[in-house]
Amino acid sequence: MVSGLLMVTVASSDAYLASLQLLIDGLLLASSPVSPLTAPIDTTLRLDGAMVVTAVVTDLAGNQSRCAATVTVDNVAFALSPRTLDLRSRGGANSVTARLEGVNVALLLPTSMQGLELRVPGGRAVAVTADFAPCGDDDNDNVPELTLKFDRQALIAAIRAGITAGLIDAGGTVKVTLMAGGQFAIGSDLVRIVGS
Ligand SMILES: [Ca+2]
Ligand SMILES: [Ca+2]
Repeated sequence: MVSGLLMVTVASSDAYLASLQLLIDGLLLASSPVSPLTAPIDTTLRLDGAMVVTAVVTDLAGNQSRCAATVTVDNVAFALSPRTLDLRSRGGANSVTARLEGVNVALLLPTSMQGLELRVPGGRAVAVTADFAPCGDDDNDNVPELTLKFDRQALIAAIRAGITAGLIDAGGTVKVTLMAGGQFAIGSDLVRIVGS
């Protein structure tokens, strides 16, 4: 897991080096005709989740070799409430709360535009119920928070589908993941299931 500002160094011992390139998620971040290449990556400029860092070495004959690594960016903490979910609960819209906290949590505003949804194994995605904003700082630690609400019955239905599919243990816990835009895993939390 990585957060904040990263310094990445790419080096090659190729005597016929033409260029070194550093790509983030396939996009060129920096290049250099000499080795080593060191470049900063500010992970707070992007949402949490998998980030692919690729080094490309090109020699004077035009031969390329590349090496890629996937790291998980984590600048935003995620916690779900309630932590114990009774499948017989009648709670409806806005009765599941996600608390997000991180220096760059404002990247998720406006929340209605980010494709925010909860996912559980084997269940349908549960979309955020409305536009929640702006950020606050309830615990006064200078790191802003954002609160999202989800429909409890939709989450229960997703968990029941996962149980039926054999992917969720009805007597155990389920990993609930908050995704943004279908590709950024903002965070996961474990919820205990009762009442199935
Ligand atoms: Ca805070
Ligand atoms: Ca996170």
